[in-house]
Amino acid sequence: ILVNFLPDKILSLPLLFLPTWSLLLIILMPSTDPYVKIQLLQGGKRLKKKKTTVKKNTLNPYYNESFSFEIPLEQMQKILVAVTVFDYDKIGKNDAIGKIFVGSKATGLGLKHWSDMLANPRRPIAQWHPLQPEEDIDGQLAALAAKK
Ligand SMILES: [Ca+2]
Repeated sequence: ILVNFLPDKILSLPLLFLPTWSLLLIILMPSTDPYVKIQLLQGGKRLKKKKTTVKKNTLNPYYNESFSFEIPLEQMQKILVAVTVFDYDKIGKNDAIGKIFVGSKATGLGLKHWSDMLANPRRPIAQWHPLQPEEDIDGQLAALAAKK
């Protein structure tokens, strides 16, 4: 899996000018340490989950890692693959940077990528996906699961 992304977060820096005081602001920027979680979903259930290693302090991570899932052919129409990029943090919860999903129930690029893969057996098919906010994708996944 090859992942590259642009930061979607902007740090707002509060500035304050006090003429009679000298002010030193030290801003500690938390480093971005991305890793990727891959989940196999069906009907709202998580079937399998795999994770890449964490790449330290980079916004251009490259993962030379591959994961394989065995999926029975008849299940291929029902399966969704969700891919989430997280920022690893030693302290507290790891923040999701963005998420996408592919599958025959996806739309747009998520569907195109899946169809291209099925149409080209034994050939790796690469596709760039713009990362979406995690809550947007989770909303779409929940709607799909409810539809059955
Ligand atoms: Ca971090």
